[in-house]
Amino acid sequence: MKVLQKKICVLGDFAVGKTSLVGRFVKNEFSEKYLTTVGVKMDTKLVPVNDTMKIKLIIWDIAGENAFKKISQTYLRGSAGFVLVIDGTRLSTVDAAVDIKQNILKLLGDIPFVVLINKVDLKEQWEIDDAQIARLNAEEKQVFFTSAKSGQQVEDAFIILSEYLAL
Ligand code: G3D
Ligand code: MG
Repeated sequence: MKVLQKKICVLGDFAVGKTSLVGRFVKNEFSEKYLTTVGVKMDTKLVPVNDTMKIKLIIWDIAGENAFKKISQTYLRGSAGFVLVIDGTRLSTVDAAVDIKQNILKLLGDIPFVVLINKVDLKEQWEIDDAQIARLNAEEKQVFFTSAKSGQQVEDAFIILSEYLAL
């Protein structure tokens, strides 16, 4: 069995659910009382991608109230891919995600990523409408509707990203 080690970063505006999503994926639980991450948190998880290969994800959860501008290049260095998180209940987090994506493209080039529209359990409070979702679907490689609270599509998103990383 071959194990490939890959660093990924979880990125997105403040309070979109980055830390909660990583917690859910790594431990498969949701806490209503996640503390805001200070600095960088690292988690690892082994993801089987096929009969002969596993990806060991090194997941960097980068804190920061100001979306991307304060994220040091040092944190991003060596990232093989990233998870881009939008909060469905806050429209402004879409623009933040687009900014981050463009910055990553400049800094790291065209690396694999997945887009997560999080808080799908609060769908009745979503500010993102069907037209915007359709646009994101057309522009992005893969869009997932996730909930760190219920766990919906969280694993799927990380597994698909791992499959991209295995290519
Ligand atoms: P961040 O790491 O992107 O800054 P956090 O975001 O993971 O700290 O989450 C920010 C807030 O959103 C937290 O609430 C957290 O519980 C909540 N949250 C994260 N994901 C979900 C989700 O899928 N559904 C719901 N309903 N809430 C979510 P608090 O109240 O602790 O600030
Ligand atoms: Mg956090």
